[in-house]
Amino acid sequence: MATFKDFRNNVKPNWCPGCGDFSVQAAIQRAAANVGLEPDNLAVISGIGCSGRISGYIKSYGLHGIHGRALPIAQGVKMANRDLTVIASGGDGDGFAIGMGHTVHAIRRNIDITYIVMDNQIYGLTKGQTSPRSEVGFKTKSTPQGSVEPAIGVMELALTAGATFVAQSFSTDLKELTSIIEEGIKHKGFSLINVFSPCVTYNKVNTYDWFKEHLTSLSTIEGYDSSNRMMAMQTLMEHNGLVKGIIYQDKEKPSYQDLLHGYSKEALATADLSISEAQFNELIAEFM
Ligand SMILES: Cc1ncc(C[n+]2csc(CCOP(=O)(O)OP(=O)(O)O)c2C)c(N)n1
Ligand code: SF4
Repeated sequence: MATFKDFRNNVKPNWCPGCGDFSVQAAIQRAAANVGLEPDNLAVISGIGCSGRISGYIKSYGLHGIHGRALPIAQGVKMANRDLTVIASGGDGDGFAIGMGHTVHAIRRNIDITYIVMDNQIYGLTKGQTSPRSEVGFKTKSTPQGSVEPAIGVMELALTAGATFVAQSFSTDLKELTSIIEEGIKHKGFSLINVFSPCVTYNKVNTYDWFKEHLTSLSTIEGYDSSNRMMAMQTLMEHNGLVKGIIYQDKEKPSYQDLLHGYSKEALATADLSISEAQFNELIAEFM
């Protein structure tokens, strides 16, 4: 059985010392081992950003795609090989700016992949511009007088888009983050895990200390019930989205794969997938 060390390769991350993404990488490797995966059962598909480099630092199948497109690629991989566990990953810019359309549709589709966002509330790779997760007043070289746009409430948005697994964590809480990723992998459907992962180089506001001071753990809220969507929404609104833990999970809703005709192993075993040359040419002609 594989241990987390089996998910290590010999590529040295070139993240800045102290970057939150190191812990996210470690948590993915631990979670993959803890749920019993082997490196060749896993595909990690990432977008572009400092965080997007993560697929190159994990020993598994992987693809470092293009900016904002981790999810379309990951969904294609999952559809093509149902036996792979597929993790998509990237930054808040990748998933909640340029890639937001894909994020919302992957959520509502409930396709069985785990999406881990490293949310540092800034664009790190391009040297520190405001992201859709930056708060009003946030000063960067792209908003020198302070951002006037409110930050997008991604957890709330996911709930309204029909998400079946919504969680948030903090990169320093390795144990909690690992266990949330395990639950996300085991969840049959789309799991969105937003991880506050500080950028120590460009974000001097949302630091490790800032998150420690502002995050509320759901485990400290008496009677919190992660199967109650209304409670999840209300709690997020009461805490300005700054909570950590599994916020909401619906274990009943079928995944995209469950609903798709012909996708099950049984259906595929008897399906005739052959195509004649004439049929192929006819198909191609439609796109010419
Ligand atoms: C289509 C396209 N647009 C813009 C860029 C430039 N670009 C690369 S990464 C990035 C944002 C990085 O921020 P984020 O996704 O939050 O990741 P981080 O670097 O903070 O981990 C941008 C705008 C690009 N590579 N491709
Ligand atoms: S610039 Fe920020 S996000 Fe990028 S590696 Fe450095 S600390 Fe991490």
